[in-house]
Amino acid sequence: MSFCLAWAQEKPEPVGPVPSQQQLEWHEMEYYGFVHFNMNTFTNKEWGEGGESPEHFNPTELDTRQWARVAKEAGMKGIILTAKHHDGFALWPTETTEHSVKYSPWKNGQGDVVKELAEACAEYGLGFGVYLSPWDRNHPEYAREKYVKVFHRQLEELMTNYGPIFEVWFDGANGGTGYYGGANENRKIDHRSYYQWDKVISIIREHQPNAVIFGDNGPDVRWIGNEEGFAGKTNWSIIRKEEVFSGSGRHGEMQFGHQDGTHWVPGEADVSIRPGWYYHPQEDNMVKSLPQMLDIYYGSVGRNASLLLNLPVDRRGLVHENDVKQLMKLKNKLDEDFELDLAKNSKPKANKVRMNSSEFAAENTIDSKKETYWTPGKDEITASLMLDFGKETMFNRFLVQEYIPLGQRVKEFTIEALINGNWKEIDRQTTIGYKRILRFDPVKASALRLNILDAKASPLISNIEVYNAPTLLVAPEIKRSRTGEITFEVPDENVELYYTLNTSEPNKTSHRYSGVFSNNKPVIITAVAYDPESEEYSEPKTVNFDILKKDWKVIELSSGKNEDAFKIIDENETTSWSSAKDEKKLPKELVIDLGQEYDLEGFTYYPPQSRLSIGIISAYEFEVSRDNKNWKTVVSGEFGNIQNNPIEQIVHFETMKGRYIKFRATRNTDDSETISIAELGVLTTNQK
Ligand code: FUL
Repeated sequence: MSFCLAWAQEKPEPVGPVPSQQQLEWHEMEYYGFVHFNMNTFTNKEWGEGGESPEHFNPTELDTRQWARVAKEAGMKGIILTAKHHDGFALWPTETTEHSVKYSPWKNGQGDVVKELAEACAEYGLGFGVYLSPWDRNHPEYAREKYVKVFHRQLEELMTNYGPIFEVWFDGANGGTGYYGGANENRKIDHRSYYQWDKVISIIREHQPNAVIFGDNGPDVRWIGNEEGFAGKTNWSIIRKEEVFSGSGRHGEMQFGHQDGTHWVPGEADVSIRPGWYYHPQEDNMVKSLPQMLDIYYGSVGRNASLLLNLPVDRRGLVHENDVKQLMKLKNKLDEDFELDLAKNSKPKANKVRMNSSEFAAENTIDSKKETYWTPGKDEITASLMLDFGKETMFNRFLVQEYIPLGQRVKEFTIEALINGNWKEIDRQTTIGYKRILRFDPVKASALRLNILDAKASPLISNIEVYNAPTLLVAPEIKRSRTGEITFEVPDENVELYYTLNTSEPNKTSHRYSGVFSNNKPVIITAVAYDPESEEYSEPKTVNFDILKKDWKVIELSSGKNEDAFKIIDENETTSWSSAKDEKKLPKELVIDLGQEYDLEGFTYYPPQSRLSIGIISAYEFEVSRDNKNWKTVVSGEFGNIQNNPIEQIVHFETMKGRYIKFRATRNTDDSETISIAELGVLTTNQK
């Protein structure tokens, strides 16, 4: 008895906040899909305003089993569906509003997308989750007491009618302009109190006790603070929850978490496989490249976050072929990267083991059991573990996991390789958490050593894996200057670069890039990198350049002249212009002279890329003129979700001849009266 007691006391104690059972299960999902499919799919928007007619919702070949099959084959563990987005259209026949599939032509109002997907996920063994937007730009009672009841009721419907739910997703975008039953006004709410979050949480806990709840700061899973799909290199699963709520303006901290966090609220990195969250036909050729997706994977799953990868289902109701292709490339590449675990054939040896017990031995890190771990003595916060390969071994990936049921502990660690009898540091990092994967240039070594340099308490390391992933060839970055010089850039110097001046895939017989070349006409360039040694090609990369900006001039700025105005048209998205800091209120506008007349059919706006930027434009009017006197408004509208996803905005309009363009900002995303522009461009029909 006394022996048992002594032994029991020697077990490590939890340190700081620890995960709940449903959080632990969620951690293991690692990679799952988002589906943005709703009214916006049919209206070609990112954010609908709420006044859209249900008549628009009419997929021609909707097949949720295709979504589930694709997700499964891609290696995802679940799917979260936008059951209701900010425009308020419900994908299930809710009893709470007439703004739903029930009033659409699809299946004569008899359909239920939520049900179809829940069933498909069950069939394919995938988790099913729902996104329910608290903000509802359709509902007449939004921002008043009555809507909150509607919102709760909608949640109840989703929690009780569709089987088990693994995650409920609440977006942080809240309040603002909208249709609101025809009122067309701006309605503000207090995000912390308006929705009665306690009630929301209790509805979910009551009906779906195994679900995790996602929100900007949790309660169970937190936003990673960007929509680009990466976590910080330092990433604590704990945060000071009460400080970083939605609207606190502190999302910059979310990618890192807080070392002294008060709650276990791990990060989820969300990102779309295309620039936008919803399907836009003009983005069919903008699906992320394999190297981009791989960076996202290693930047999320590899940094102690889960990856929520969005598939914008198209108007047919299918995951588009181009998206499927990229997803499968990622799957194959990951299978290749993690094919052979070299740690399995090594001899692990630690410099310290708690009580010298086999229960805490170094071997536990390679036994494939998540419930066992290696730990040094009780109060030891530094320790080393060596994997002896017994022979020279090449590797370039290191995967490590902490035993998180007892808290996240490691604050700093290095890995070293034994090369010709000398230890050489190959990486130095901070946190580990549920999972950390390091990528580095291949090293040939007979042993590898993990050194824990600092921790909150004795580290508990449950798993280590080592791989030698095949190198991935990366297509060149293609840039064109204002004056038409075209340059290609690649990370790997030992490759040859080939290109075509159309969208056909280049090969060794195409033009070979040998340095800067000029082209002053609209042009489409497709390029590949080729490795003569392996005889392999990278994925092709296509860039579509319109007319040159050489002769463009910003000739009018409504908010005062500004020496920086050339940055608007310098073909460089990393430089930006902001309007003068004057008292003048929006709208603010500018006029550009294109130097000669063109057939114009659209324009592009690149918002400034810094997260600290102010003056990101969210609503606009665009005018065209042949003589700078007679103007015609060709298009006006909103840039939905531009704050969180500040991608290039591409707007088409009916072809119109013009030499002068006027861009007027009627609203921005903050309270400043500033407008900021990284780049403005036009789309012409002029021959390529
Ligand atoms: C954002 C929303 O506003 C977007 O439209 C999208 O749903 C994304 C996942 O979250 O904040």
